Amino acid sequence: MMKQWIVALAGGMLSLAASAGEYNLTVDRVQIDTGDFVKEGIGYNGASPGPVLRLKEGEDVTINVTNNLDEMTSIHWHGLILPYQQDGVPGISYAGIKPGETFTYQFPIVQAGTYWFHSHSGFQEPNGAYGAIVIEPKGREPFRYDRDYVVQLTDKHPHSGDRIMRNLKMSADYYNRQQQTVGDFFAEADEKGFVATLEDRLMWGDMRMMKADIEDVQGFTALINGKGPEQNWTGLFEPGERIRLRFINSSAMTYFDIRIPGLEMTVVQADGNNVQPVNVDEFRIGVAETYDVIVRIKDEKAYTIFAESMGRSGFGRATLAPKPGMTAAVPEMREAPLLTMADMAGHMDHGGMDHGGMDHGGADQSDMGKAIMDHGSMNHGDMAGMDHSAMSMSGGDASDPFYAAGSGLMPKAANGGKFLSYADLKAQNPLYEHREATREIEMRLTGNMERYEWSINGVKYEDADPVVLQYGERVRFKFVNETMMTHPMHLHGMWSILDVGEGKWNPVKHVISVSPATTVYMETEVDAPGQWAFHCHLSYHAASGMFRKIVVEGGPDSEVAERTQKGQQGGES
Ligand SMILES: [Cu+2]
Repeated sequence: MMKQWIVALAGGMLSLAASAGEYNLTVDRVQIDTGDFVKEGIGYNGASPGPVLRLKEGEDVTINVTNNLDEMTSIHWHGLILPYQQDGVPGISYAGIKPGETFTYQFPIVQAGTYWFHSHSGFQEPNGAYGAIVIEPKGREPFRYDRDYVVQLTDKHPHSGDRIMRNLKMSADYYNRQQQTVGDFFAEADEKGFVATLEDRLMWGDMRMMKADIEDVQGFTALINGKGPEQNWTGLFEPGERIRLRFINSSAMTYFDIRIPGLEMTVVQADGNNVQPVNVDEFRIGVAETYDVIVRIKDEKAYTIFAESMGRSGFGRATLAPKPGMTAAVPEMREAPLLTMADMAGHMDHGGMDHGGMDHGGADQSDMGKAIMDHGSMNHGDMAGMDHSAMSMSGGDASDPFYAAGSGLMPKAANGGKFLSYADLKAQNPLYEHREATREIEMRLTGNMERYEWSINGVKYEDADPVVLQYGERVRFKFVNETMMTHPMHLHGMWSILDVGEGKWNPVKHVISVSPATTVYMETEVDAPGQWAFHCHLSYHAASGMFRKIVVEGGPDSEVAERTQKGQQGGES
């Protein structure tokens, strides 16, 4: 009797025990061949991108990382929920990994989906130090597919990260090749009239910005799974199959607009979390975001995966084909968008308008419509004499509330069909109960484009105090983009619940992209003790100051302290 009981107990314990996986990664100098140029870079296990780490939800992983470089390194597991000491940010999580040293990461896998990993040291990530993570869920997935592929994008530049940073500091428009020319001026003058064009140019000149200033760093070759457009990475399929494509944008600086001409894509996951399926013709992927889409291919022919950079300075190309070597037509890139006065509005507000007079606090913060109105209804009186035609509310076109009304960046599907908006994303299974935030923290995304300094609330990382959060609170972050660049904001260690006005169905992400002159809200359940990084994921923005350390006080070990603190909370940060 006793013996049987013990056997049963042991059996039960076995099934309860998490499986454990051990993985080894080496950090190596590698050659990166883009088809346009060959460049020395950094990779994992001898290649860039590194291997796809296929993990299982519920397992405890041990990952041994050996640094074969002659400089410090680190690996950050982007989007993974883990103890802060395992998060891989030198100076915040740990000291980093010295040359020749092996660091052993150990943490439980408590989630499923598509993620990635990359170095958090210097410019090793733009230099090639990144790879993909695919986590198989414990339970069944709410959608069907026959096979899956990682589709990992990057913007490989012939210059090293250090050199790019130096050049940007020397001249912020060093890599901007789409500056408007004198010829453009006369063409525009023909269209709009000389005075209007001149006023427009003087205005922009005065602001020391360029209409074409969408991509700081042009001149890259876009790679998909390490292959340039000519090298054409190809994923094979059998006609009739459903294929899951796990898009990961591992670029240093570049947003991509992605489409597969001839195929509708069903978006099923964003940043690793399942969303209610949305059928789209095209979607924009911010730096460091992931989107999983499912395509069903009936015909025995090839399809092009076409990824145009948002500023149209380059494109990635890959192929889905029933047989190796088959290809499909590669579209022409569309014309480069130009920023409009609407994209400048946040900057104008900051530079020329009375900030105190503006209702940024918003009495009703829970209302997304209000957030959108914040920029839509701004006082444009200060721009008297400006050409407002560029700001016309895009009449019949579907307009995306996550862009300023009239923004030059407003996405449009190439085939006139559906372009994914953040507003379409709804959680499949909410991770958290919905509740009121305990307080709001405003983060104005700021910068001096001329000096190439990027900051939060006008303060660079090196001059900033950490942002202190209390374990157990739910913080509402208000991002106000006062610059003309789009910033993909990434909080480590805790989820970012993007406010799309859907309450508990708001999607849960790890990167929140904030377009020029817009205000976007996200909420965080502060459920991870320790210290974490919070930054713009554009490599050269993060490195020049758009970065914060977050300290979470309290936690499971100090529940009493937390309860007493809770009573005293509320109000502004
Ligand atoms: Cu940024």
